[in-house]
Amino acid sequence: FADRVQNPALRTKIMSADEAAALIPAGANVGMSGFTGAGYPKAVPQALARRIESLHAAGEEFRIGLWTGASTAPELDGALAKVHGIEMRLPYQSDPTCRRQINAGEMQYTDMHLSNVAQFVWFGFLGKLSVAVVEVAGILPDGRLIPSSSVGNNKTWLDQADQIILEVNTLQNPGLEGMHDIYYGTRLPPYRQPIPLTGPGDRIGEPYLTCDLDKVIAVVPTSQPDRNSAFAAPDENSQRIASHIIEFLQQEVKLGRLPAELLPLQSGVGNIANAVLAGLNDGPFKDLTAYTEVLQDGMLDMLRSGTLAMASATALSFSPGALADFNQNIDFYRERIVLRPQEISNHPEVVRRLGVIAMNAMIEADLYGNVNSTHIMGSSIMNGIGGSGDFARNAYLSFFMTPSVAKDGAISCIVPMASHVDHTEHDVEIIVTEQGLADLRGLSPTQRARLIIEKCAHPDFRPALLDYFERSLKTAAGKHTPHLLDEALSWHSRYLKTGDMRPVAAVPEALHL
Ligand code: 0RQ
Repeated sequence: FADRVQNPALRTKIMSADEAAALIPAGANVGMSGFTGAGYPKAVPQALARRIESLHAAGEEFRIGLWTGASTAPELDGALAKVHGIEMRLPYQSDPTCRRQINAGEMQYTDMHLSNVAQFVWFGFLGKLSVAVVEVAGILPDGRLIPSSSVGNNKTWLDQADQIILEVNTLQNPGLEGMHDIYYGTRLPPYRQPIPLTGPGDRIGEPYLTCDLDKVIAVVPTSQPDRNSAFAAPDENSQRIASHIIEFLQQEVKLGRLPAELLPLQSGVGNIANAVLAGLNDGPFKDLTAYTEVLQDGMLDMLRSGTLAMASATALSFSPGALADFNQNIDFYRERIVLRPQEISNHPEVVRRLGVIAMNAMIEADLYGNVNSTHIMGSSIMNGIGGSGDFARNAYLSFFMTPSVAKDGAISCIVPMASHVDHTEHDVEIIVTEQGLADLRGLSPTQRARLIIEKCAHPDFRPALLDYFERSLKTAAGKHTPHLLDEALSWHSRYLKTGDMRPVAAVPEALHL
């Protein structure tokens, strides 16, 4: 451990996770590291959860505001939620206990565009950040910090918090040193300058995080792995979605609307995104680049095969197998991966300048191309918008993808009206399901509706969607975006009542409730 903490002043602050957790005051806003299950503190949050549990048992109130980069893991979100220790959570989570408490009204959750978080803290919009708890891979003699497997909002947490707790994780590969690019040139309006990044591989900052060493109140050793969830092998639907996208991209190259090596790719998280990357890896493209937020297994395979020349991200999120490969070949990957703060990896200005091709999963889309990425049946949060909005609105091409049905066919992912909207029709260019791809560019709402029904809807729901659309067109007051307002969300309310969006007569008798 001593060789990971080379600064003499910080060595004097080494203590146990329990001692460090005792320094966090009740009611504090705490900025923790962590993005998509990578680079989050492991020991301190679990120690804090133990402390909260015993305080609650003694009848004392203790909750914190918990801010992170994005999702973390059971040792952080899970542990703190289980002891009811989180008053307010932002900006993104995917933890089952958090989700349950948020949907039960027991935890406040502010779902934010990931690129906005750092600047909102600097603007003072979110209140005071009291404590930063940040995982690092090591500390240099002069106190500079070697970032861990994600960068997220760590720069802002370290700059803005009154007090800092550093978790030094000896399990993180020391070879991460040099992979990061921390940009210290951000300013507040009206003094902002252009972000000087014109290629996805540009390095515009420094490989290290810095902080005021006097603010560091604890240095805690850890040796626990990141979440490292495995991916499912691509299923048939994901493969079909991938092949529609690849065919479309090839066509765009032929038409001269994309260069042969495409434009930088952004890919969301999850199994479909990973399948699309696997499809691209087997496809005809070479020398691709990525400007994305999460680098998952699919991109590692593409880097190894040479399909992908380089990738920029803010976090590494690997299965155990991919992590082993990454650790063994870290010198190869360091030449090809740049990890940046999420305000830069997701920066609207940079996404627009580079012409990123954004590919994100969704929960549902409506006939007119409005997309719901976050809510089940209008009111229950799934995860959050994450970076999908940062990319979708500013991308060169913005894809949203989903299987055409969910829950064994009981739910159509193409609906008359989206029960919640994260991405409006104005930010959604291409919708893809296993059924097909609808290219919505330049189309009016009614043109879009016909195409989405024809190309993307499942055959079980296509006639009902067409029927809704035709009747809307006949009877709605306005013919621009026609809706039957009394019926628009009836598919969702039917599902909530019967467990199936299809009218009862259409459901096999065995499934009648
Ligand atoms: O539920 O697991 O209970 O069966 O939703 O669906 O098909 O497994 O897809 O894991 O890729 O998640 C949009 C949620 C998709 C995710 C979303 C049910 C379905 C299943 C998951 P079960 P799948 P995925 C970069 C970009 C927002 C953030 C983002 C997400 C579960 O991709 O959170 O894009 N995106 N970030 O059964 C009811 C429907 C449904 C439905 C699916 N229409 N109605 N349930 N499900 N469609 C990353 C970051 O920003 C960090």
